[in-house]
Parts: sequence; structure tokens; C-alpha cells
Amino acid sequence: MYDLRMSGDLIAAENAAREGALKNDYEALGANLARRNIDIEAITAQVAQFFVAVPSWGVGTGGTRFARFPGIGEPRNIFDKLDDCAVIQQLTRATPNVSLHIPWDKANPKELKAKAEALGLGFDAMNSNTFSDAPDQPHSYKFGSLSHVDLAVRAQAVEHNIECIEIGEAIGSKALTVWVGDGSNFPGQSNFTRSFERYLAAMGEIYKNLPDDWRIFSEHKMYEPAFYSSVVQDWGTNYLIASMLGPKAFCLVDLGHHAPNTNIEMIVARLIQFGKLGGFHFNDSKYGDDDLDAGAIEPYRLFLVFNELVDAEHRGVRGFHPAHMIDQSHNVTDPIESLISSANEIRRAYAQALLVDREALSGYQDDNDALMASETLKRAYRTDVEPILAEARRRAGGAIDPVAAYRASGYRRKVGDERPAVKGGSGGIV
Ligand code: LRH
Ligand code: MN
Ligand code: MN
Repeated sequence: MYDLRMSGDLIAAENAAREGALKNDYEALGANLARRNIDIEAITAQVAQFFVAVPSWGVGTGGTRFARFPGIGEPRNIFDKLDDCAVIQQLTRATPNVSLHIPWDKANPKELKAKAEALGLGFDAMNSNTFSDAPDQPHSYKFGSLSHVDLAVRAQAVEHNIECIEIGEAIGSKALTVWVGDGSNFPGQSNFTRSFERYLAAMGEIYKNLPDDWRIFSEHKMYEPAFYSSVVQDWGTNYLIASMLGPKAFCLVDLGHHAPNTNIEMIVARLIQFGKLGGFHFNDSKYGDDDLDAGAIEPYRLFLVFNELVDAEHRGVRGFHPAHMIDQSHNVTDPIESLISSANEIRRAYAQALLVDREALSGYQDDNDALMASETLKRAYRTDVEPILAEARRRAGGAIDPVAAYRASGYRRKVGDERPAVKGGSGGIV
């Protein structure tokens, strides 16, 4: 029996008040979809099997470089964070795995595994951190890590990544995500070619230490913390990295890491076509790496990304199993509520993409019928799939309205009593 923080009785009582309305809405949507030759049960079953990992660092309040405004009951350590992640999973049934960030989440691997197992959670990709200095490390990453001019700094960064793999192996993870802040702030400050050569050589060292059944994801980001050039700045560079490293290396697409207006769904299609899409950090943005909640600003773009993923599934692309993870910073909301809502938005985009009539779309594309091709996507996107999402949650033991159930539980107030406020706090980002 799992050690759960949310009472099953509370979820049942909350659901009881909503079941009648959900039944009506689900039947009405089922009838609507049947007229489009879509079996609602098949869609609900696929949605129920779609999962997205929660970032351990997302359950603490984030912050900007100007200030951080902690909420009550902030998690004090990784064990508190896992408790919060379990609440999200219990209510949504969409987030069974957690992605850890080292050293923020460093703890005895046996204890981590036992705690996660007790909560019914598993672990997704490990994240290394060579973009900030840990208190006791000999060399600073101020001027870079894997691409640093000094071999001793690069070696320290490689060692750290190997340690992340070792911790990951002990807790059942199967992937390492590497994002570096390396770059420059002034033209001329670093040599583009030489720094990329150093980066590739260091990543090659990490790759050698990757177990056979693991994948390594490199994550690109246009700018920040480096404001003139970044070593791994875009998907082109990322593709080169994954190609040069070998078959266990893939590109990770963080939706917030592109210039505004970039056609991200097309990048996704290209990476799929050439077998190098590793996974996602889902979030949303208006200006840059804003780390806003998934689907909060551009839900149509999220849908278009999922349209590419479902298209690949539909075509039966070999070896296609991207890792789905959230990467957000919550500054003005209760992080648990944001993550609940984001997990639902991500599932919503998936469900809508499943509704696209792919045969019709392909016909319109062949006929150069631009308007009807666009309408085919829009028709799926406009469909309110909430009854499918709610029914998938309900059948799996989750909440029909997870945010309402969470609020009714008083969880935040209770952990506020258990966890005295700390100034600053761990893992609330950057
Ligand atoms: C960098 C990033 C990367 C880090 C996380 C904290 O902006 O997206 O994934 O690991 O934020
Ligand atoms: Mn990210
Ligand atoms: Mn980011």
C-alpha cells in the first residue's frame, strides 16, 4: 500500500459531486466523435497511457534574478518534494515519474528509492548542474564547464555528470539530461570553434560512461546565462552533438529555449525524421525562457507540437519514444496547482492531436488545399476534450477536478504547519 498524502475518501467525495455531469458530458462528446468516426473509448485509453514527468525543482516556488517570494509549506528537501509530486500524481494520474536535479536533490540513493516506492513514484531523466557552483567544489563554473578553457574544470564537470549517472542507476533512472550555461557575454570573449571542440570532447567522456540501456539528452538554449553566445544555442548545434556522440545520444527540446516566433513544431518534425528527438521540457513562454505553465500562452503551438508526435506514432516511426517532462518555474501560483494544470494541458494537446483526421489531412495536402488542411487541424483543436481527460483521471483513481480536490484537501495549509518557512529554499530556480 502506498504512503499517500491525499485521502482517497476525499477524492471519492469530490468526484461524487461531479460524476453525474461528467457522465452526461462524456456521452455527449462520445456521440459527437462517433459522427466523426472516432471511438471515444479508444482516445480515452490512449490518454490514460500518456504520462509526463514532474521536475523536482518545480514544486518549490521559483524566482527571478530580482526576487523570490516563497509560499507557505515550501518543500525543504527532496523528500518533501517527492511528497508534493505524489499529490500531483494522485490527483492527475498523469505524472508517475519525477526528474531529479543534482546536486539540488542529492541524498542517499537507497532512501530516495524507498521514499519514491512508498509514494508509488518512479524517476525519469537525471539532470546535471554545471551552471552553478556547489558550495564545496574546487573549481568555479563562472567561465563555463564542459567547454571551459581549463582542463581541470572540464574534468570536474565530466565527473559530476558521471556521478549523476551513478545516482540515476541506483534509483532506476535511464537517462541523463545535460544542459550547460556555457557561452560568452562579449564578442571575442571565446573562440566559437575551440569551445565547441572542448564541449564535444567532454561530452564524449560522459558518453563513454553511459550504461548501454541509457540515453543522454543534450538540451539547447539560445541565451541566458550567456548573453552574447551560447555553446549549445540551437537545434542545429544540438543535432550535431547527438550525431557525433552516437546512437544513445538525442536532442532535448525545451519549448522555452527558442527565439520568439520560432517554428518549434517543425524542429520537432526534423528531429523525428532523423531519429534524434530525445524528449521535451514542456513549458510556455511569451518572450524568452519565461518558464510559464504549459499551454498558458500558446496552447495552439503545444497542440501543433503534439500533432507532430501523433503523426510519428501514426506512421509507426521505429524506436520513437520521446521522454515527456515538464520544466517550469512558478512565481505567482501554488506550484502544485500549476503542475496539475500543466499536466492536464499537455494531455489535452495530446488528446486533441489524436482527433486529427490524418487521412483527410494528407488528402488536402496532396491537393494543395491549404484552407481545408488548416481546418482539419482546427477542427481537432477546437474540440473540448475535457470530458476525456476527466474520465481518464477518474477511471485511474484520480480527481475529476484535481485543482478543486487539492484545494478542498487543505494540503498546503497542513504542510505549512509541518514545514517551517525557510528563507531562500533549495531548488527554487535561477
Ligand atoms: C535551463 C533549464 C535546464 C535546467 C533547468 C533548471 O534554462 O531549462 O533544463 O536544468 O532549466
Ligand atoms: Mn529545461
Ligand atoms: Mn530553461
